[in-house]
Amino acid sequence: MPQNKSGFLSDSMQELLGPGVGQGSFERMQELNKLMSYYRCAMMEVVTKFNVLNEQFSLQFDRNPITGIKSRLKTLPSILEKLERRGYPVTLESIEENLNDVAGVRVICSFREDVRMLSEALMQQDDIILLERKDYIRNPKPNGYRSLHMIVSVPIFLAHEKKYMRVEIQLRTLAMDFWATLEHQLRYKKDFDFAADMERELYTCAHLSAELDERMDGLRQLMQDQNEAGHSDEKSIRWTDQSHNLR
Ligand code: 0O2
Repeated sequence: MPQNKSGFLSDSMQELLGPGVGQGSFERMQELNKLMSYYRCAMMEVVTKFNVLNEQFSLQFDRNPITGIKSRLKTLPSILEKLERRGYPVTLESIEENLNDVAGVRVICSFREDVRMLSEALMQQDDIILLERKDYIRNPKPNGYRSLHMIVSVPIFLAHEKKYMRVEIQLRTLAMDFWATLEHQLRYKKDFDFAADMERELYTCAHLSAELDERMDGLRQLMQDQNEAGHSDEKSIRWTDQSHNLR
């Protein structure tokens, strides 16, 4: 629970739970725990959906399109900080109404083609509602950041009700993740200012990672083509053999 250094609840936490430690704030605390557990369930639903897709695609293509899935729930201090920064009311209703990224799932793919394939396959599922899509792969951010972001609404099935919860999904390749992870580490280093030449260097690295993705995609395509040609050779060999037997 966010507390200031003297051990008291922070102002925003008091706003959310009400002052003091009375019955009212205890009930709101329980409501908050319930809300966070709904987000956790929604996150698990999305992770399961991607695991199922990975299983299916790995049978189909004989390789795993997903190399890793990470999920996280936003911490309470960071939820409160975002509500305040954006000028939203600090209430439980406001969290659900105004924040899209309380539950986040990041899917790391082998190739760019896998990002496209997985996002399309997910969107074909009839229980998922797409609320927002930002394609930073087609249109990278000015600093070079690339990823496909989607905000979806996913149903969770509780004992007596079905409830839709929002989840932020980020799909990216290994190369995009490598860049984003290191950029995040460097950017959030305390007491350090990013000089313009360092921004440029990071942008160059982003460009290199995009080129790496492109070349790896080329290799993947080449192998797929050869594989398919191999299969059609096999078919024609079988056909020749059979026709030979017929004669
Ligand atoms: P964390 O801890 O990763 O969640 P919003 O989502 O409403 O806050 P915005 O700007 O519309 O605001 O979101 P956007 O552009 O979809 O990006 C949100 C998340 O994408 C960030 O979450 C990062 O995870 C990631 N991201 C976006 N831009 C960058 C970037 O330049 N570098 C890196 N490394 N990651 C980026 P949070 O909330 O920052 O943090």
